[in-house]
Amino acid sequence: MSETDLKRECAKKALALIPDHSVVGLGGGSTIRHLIQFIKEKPERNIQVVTPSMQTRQLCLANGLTVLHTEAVDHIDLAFDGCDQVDEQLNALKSGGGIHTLEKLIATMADEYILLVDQSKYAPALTFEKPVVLELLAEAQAYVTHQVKQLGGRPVMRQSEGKDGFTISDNGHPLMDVFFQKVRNIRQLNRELASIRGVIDTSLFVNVATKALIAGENSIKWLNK
Ligand code: ABF
Repeated sequence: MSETDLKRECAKKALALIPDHSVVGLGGGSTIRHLIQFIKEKPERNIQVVTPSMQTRQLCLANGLTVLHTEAVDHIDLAFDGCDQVDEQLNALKSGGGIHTLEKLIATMADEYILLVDQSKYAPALTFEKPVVLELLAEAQAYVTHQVKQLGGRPVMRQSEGKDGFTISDNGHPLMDVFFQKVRNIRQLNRELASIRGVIDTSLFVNVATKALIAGENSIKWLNK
């Protein structure tokens, strides 16, 4: 099966887990886009959405789904999201849209936060080929840069293609991609990064995901805590 087919299979399995008349959290990425299409095909199930992603919000609205305002939601039964890599401890690295701060809020509100991935995203331990993304206060840029280097990271402020100036997150803060050669202790690294004054949140999801659905060539398997 192609990567797209695997993601569709994951999304189909996720749909089956969503109770009728429920509020579901949806993150970002292509697998979530498949899930939105499947939810659209079942309007009678009255599934409402809350999402950290402007792109997901727009796609849901364009497909006639009801999207609730996050600020009015204090609990979610089930939330789904994509990621760039997940390991056997359910640590996940998410580096795409820089919306990890709100993704973690949605995940915290949810009883279950389930990552939907194809087999290429699973590794026994995170390999950090992609950067850890930090959302930070603009005023803290130089300070955070210095502190990140002390931790062995290579910080690169995210620039917008073709535009001058830095990429700004949906929350209006700059984003910093931090590349690491080798990480011995993921929990400790995340704690150290998150505790740097001026860092709003990191795109390392440690102790956040409760399950992962991994679509392989011939089967879909669960990864549980
Ligand atoms: C998003 O999901 C980002 O964290 C990540 O880049 C993206 C990857 O998901 P997919 O493989 O489904 O496109 O939440």
